[in-house]
Amino acid sequence: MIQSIFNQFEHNSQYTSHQVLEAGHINDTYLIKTKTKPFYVLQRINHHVFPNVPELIENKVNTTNFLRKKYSKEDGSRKVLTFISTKNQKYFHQDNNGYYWNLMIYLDQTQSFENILNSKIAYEGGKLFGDFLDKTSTFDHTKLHIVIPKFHNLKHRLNQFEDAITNGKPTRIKQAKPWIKIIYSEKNDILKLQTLKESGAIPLRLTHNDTKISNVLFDLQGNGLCVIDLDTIMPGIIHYDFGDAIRTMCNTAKEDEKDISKVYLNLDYFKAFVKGFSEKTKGNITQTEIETLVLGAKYITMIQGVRILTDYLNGDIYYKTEYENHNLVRAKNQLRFLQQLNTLTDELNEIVNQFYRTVKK
Ligand code: GN1
Ligand code: MG
Repeated sequence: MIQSIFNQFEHNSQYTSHQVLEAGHINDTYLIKTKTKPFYVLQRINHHVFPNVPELIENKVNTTNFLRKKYSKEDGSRKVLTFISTKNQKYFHQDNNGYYWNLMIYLDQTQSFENILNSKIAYEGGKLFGDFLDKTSTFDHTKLHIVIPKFHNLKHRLNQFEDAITNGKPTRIKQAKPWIKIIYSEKNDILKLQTLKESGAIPLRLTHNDTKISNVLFDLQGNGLCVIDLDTIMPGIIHYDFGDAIRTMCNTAKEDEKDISKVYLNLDYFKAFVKGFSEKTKGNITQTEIETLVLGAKYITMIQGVRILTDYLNGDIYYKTEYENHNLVRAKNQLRFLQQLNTLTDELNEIVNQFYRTVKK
């Protein structure tokens, strides 16, 4: 089946084999091996999560075409994803079961991480996500489709959370009580970012919206190469991308580490990330944005905790899970990281201010 789907796309390659790539909690992803390189990445998009897949793919193709023009031809093929069209000149194939597929060129000689290994990787990650935002800052975000309405809207996510507390699984609600409490006690401070956004004090721009560490490809020397997983590109605020990167790059533990006492915010990684991010975004960021970046990290960490815990209470209907309490483990991890952000707020703000002061000179 995979082979015949692969052959719906316009390429001259001969399929030899495929393997499942463990990539993400939503879609199904396969590496397609061919007789001669390139290899490809074939992806089945989850249309329960993404209601309009053709629009999602249009966002990805338009963004990558826009980005590629900012590079030389050679760099453009390694630093930006390349989507392949079907023989019908569309960028997606819909199979007989109604599933949507898209195909990209596989970037070889690359590596990705679930956890940061050293500050150099954090610095490279900061530069890469900063550069992505900088290079797309002139993209007209009003031309983007909203692939998941209210995706990073905390008020909306809290409403869904409250529904789950009312209608979810009673044993799970009981089990999650301490974590539900943390969400209630922290939410008002964090909602201030949404109020600022809604007042127009923070500009909208093209954002990636899923800037977790595993969505960066590094070359074999550890240099940041390419931002991947472009499914959630939509208009947003810089905080979303800064925040999700900090949430995953500065956490000393994996997103689903069971022992939450291992969850710490590594300040060296934070500094290194902000250094790289500020170098690339300095020309394109307002004072209000700088002053609220740390709040952005809390906002995204909170929203992830809320979404994951909501799914846990609802019986694991959204995220792929591998064992009974997987979502609870993930949610605890997020809320513990939020506590770390709270404890270190002053230091983190000082670091952000310092780097932007330095780069602004
Ligand atoms: C989901 O599927 P994946 O891993 O790329 C989720 C993100 C979360 C992430 C948490 C569409 O992304 O919002 O940050 O899991 N994507 C969607 O790891 O909900
Ligand atoms: Mg994703």
